[in-house]
Amino acid sequence: AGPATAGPPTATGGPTAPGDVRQLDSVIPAPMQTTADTRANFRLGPATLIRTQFGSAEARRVGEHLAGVLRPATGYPLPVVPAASSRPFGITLLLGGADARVGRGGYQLDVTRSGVTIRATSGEGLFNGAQTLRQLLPAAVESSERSRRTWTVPGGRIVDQPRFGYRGAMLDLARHFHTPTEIRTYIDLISQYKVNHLHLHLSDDQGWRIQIDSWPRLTTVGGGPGTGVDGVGPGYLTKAEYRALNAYAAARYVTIVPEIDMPGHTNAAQSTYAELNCDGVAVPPRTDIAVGYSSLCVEDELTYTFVEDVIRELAAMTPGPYLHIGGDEAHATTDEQYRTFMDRVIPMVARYGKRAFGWHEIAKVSPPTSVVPQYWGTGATDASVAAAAARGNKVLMSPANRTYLDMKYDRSTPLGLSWAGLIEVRDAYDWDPATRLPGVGEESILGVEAPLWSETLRSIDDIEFMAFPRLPAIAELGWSTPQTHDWESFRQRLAQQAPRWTAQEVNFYRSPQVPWV
Ligand code: TNX
Repeated sequence: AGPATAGPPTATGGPTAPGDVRQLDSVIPAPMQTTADTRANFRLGPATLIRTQFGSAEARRVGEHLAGVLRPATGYPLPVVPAASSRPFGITLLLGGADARVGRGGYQLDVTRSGVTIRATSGEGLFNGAQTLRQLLPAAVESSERSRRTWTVPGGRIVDQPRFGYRGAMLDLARHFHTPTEIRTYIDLISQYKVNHLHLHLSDDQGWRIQIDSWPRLTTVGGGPGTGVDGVGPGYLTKAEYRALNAYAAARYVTIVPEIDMPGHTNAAQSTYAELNCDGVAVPPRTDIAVGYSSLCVEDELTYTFVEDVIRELAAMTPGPYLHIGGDEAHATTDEQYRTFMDRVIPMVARYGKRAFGWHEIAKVSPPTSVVPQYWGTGATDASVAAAAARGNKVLMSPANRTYLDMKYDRSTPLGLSWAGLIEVRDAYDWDPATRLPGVGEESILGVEAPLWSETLRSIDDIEFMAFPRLPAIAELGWSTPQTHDWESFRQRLAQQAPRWTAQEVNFYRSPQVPWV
């Protein structure tokens, strides 16, 4: 798809038409409060400055990031300079002075004829405001090619605040490896929608994808040639690559959540190291997509040496506060073995300074309240997750029949699986995380995450096709207040994203449920 720098005017005013002005409330995720003032539009020009909070390196970094987004298409120099006064001219990013409702991740954005001012209490809030500003400019601003046209921001005020602190996406590097370049592209795409966590599924039966120095063959063999589904998804992240990805993500206010799945989903490790098997014999490598057959040897001390080595090295290279230990589909392990294993491993995560996440089966061991069960079920109720919430655990919501981006949209979708059902855009959007599970209400929810499993996905084009447009739906559930929740409004706003994705060369699914422009 080529970049869209101009296009025919349409009935709605034509988001790519020359001179078009976007609507202040046509943003995803929906802002908490918008007050339009159509006499107060601001026009970017060749002399526009990006002025950032005097003395704040963080505000300056957000300003540089915004300039990097706006320069290619506008062709304007957009120098980033310290804001010596709060006189509104150009684009100004300020720490402080925002409406009290913005909290930590939120922002206030004011557009008058002389400029745009974003105010927040943190760099994260400024970054989120900058993402809104991007969407308020014509779609062509997302193109890497310059277009000569007017760049107008609609006048008025937005006061915005996130509903949940954790908005997540997950990529499965194990079934097919995805390269650092692909992961960076995904970080760019998700962060536009204020998704602030990227969970990386780094190990599974078909492959091991993160360098661990104390067990070096995990990557060279477990992630080496012939690994991945059908043997065509080899590869792994070196420690240096992983660290660089964390830094890239952090610059976009995205926290990486690394996952090592255990005690099940461990065939790659157990086919690489014979001593990780109870009988001391290495299992054969597997490249099929069956689940639930593998398990680390729960009764063997060496298992805990291995797990501690992995957790120690992974924690040391991870700046974020979380470490995910999997725990799903441990069907080759008895309930008692599962408990024995988790009772040993959960405290290890804390010992290396991290907060443990686990798939929701972990709730069955009544883990400490710091542990976050990630709900991936499809049922109407879950007694052990509700009991964990009652004890004080926060829950991450990823119900598979709503949030799994690897489910097909409809029967004709060429990629994906369908075990949790078909998920059209409306299915992904039209539910409420706080009423999904009895006993797991608003105050028990850490946030919402959209996992993307890679059994059928190889390229970034495949990833984009499954994520767009459902990822923005999940992003809105995580960010926007339930008062703004409205399918009709959402599908109209989603339609307006299409020319942006075209300009960014994103491969997206043209759902028949959306009135694409
Ligand atoms: C279930 S969801 C799994 C994964 C598969 C996925 C495919 C979960 C915690 N486990 O092992 O990749 O389904 O949709």
